[in-house]
Amino acid sequence: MQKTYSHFSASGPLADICGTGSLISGTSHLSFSGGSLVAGGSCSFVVSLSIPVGVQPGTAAVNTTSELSGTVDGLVVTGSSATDELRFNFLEFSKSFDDPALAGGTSDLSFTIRNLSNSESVVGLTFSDDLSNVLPGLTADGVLEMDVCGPGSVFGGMSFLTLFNGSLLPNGSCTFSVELQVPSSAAEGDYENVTSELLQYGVPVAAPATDTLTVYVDLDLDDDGVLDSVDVCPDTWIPEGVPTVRLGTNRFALVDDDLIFDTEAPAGRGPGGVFTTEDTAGCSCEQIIEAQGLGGGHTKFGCSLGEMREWITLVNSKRSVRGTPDTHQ
Ligand SMILES: [Ca+2]
Ligand SMILES: [Ca+2]
Ligand SMILES: [Ca+2]
Repeated sequence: MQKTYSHFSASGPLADICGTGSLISGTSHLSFSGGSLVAGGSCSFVVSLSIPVGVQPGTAAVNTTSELSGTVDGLVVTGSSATDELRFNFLEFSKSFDDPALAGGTSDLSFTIRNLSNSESVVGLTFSDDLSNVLPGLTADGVLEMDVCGPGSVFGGMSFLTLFNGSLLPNGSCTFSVELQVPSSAAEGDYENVTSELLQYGVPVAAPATDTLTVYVDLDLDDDGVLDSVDVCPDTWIPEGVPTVRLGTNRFALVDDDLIFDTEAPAGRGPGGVFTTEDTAGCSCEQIIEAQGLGGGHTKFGCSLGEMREWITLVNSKRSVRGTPDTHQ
């Protein structure tokens, strides 16, 4: 038996691999000789090959041996040649979390599989992803989606996601995603998620895909009803230190211990307003005075209607510039 390789090299000769006196030798041209088998016997052996640098991903190297020859009871016998295909990085497998994610919120997890071969289709792809290993309670909705990666493919699960029967055309790729519920009990931190290998009919064809899910926990540390991620003013005190004299008409301050600004309504049908800590992005009158550099009258009698409205317009414009407050500071 003889194996011929054009670009690969094997390590040194191996002796007695198929009966005493048998030998496989050579580097780029492998020769096997001296093998013997008892009746009904078989042998198998492994030769490690070095793969040259620079093999293009998606390359398929077909390797065919010579015919096998030998003798049985002095008669010459032959066996047909052996052949197999060696594939290099045919498939690229990756995953990505949409994060940071809020504990108690959701995160989209997407997977991408690419076929790097110009000429060959790939069928029979499977993988699994155990979400409970990432973070207990991290789950999808369990709905199975069809045809996400080739016709007849199936993807889904709850805490254990699986893809079955994936297929790709030459140079094809598929991306599919699932919305995950992040448990509200999750602690802040980074959670690594490693899938199984990508398998083709049970044989690994790509390394596991990995990504890290970053979870943050949104608290209301100053207990003013506004979560830290959107609270413009930390360390808000309720009740606050203003007014220092008395609450004026159409003046606003957090005088009692709820989250609604207190005021003296104007007599008759004058303009008025109702404001909460949510409206002021978690800032008290005292903090608005400091941030805006307002005069002493506001400290003595509470924040005026005009200043309250101006502040709310200001923080709302910052909110819209920042977009949805979904990023952790
Ligand atoms: Ca707060
Ligand atoms: Ca109040
Ligand atoms: Ca605050």
